[in-house]
Amino acid sequence: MHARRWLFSAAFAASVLGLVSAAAQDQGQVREFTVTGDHYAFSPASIQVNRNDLVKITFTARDIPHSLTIDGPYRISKRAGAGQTVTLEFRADQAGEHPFYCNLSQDAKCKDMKGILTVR
Ligand SMILES: [Cu+2]
Repeated sequence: MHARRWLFSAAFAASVLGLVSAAAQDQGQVREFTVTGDHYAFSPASIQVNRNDLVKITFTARDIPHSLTIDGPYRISKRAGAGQTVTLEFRADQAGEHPFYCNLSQDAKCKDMKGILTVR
């Protein structure tokens, strides 16, 4: 009787541990990036993460105001004034290559600002 109860507990503990580690893998990792917008370019212009990572981007516009904008499926956009820093935070739950750009129209050359977020 005791042996059977012990076996049951051991099996239960093992299945809970299995669930916990599966959940931890599924949640991904926290990935932090520092991106600058300067002279109509992003640096770095490519960011690579794994699906389900929690992405934190600290974005600074050096010379003039810029935005860091990612369209669907993420639909996230933050504008930084000249010399200012903003942060973007999102779960990278959609795989693929997602372009990011500056959506400000004040300066025509801002449309040359392009980057790629790759989610594997
Ligand atoms: Cu810009």
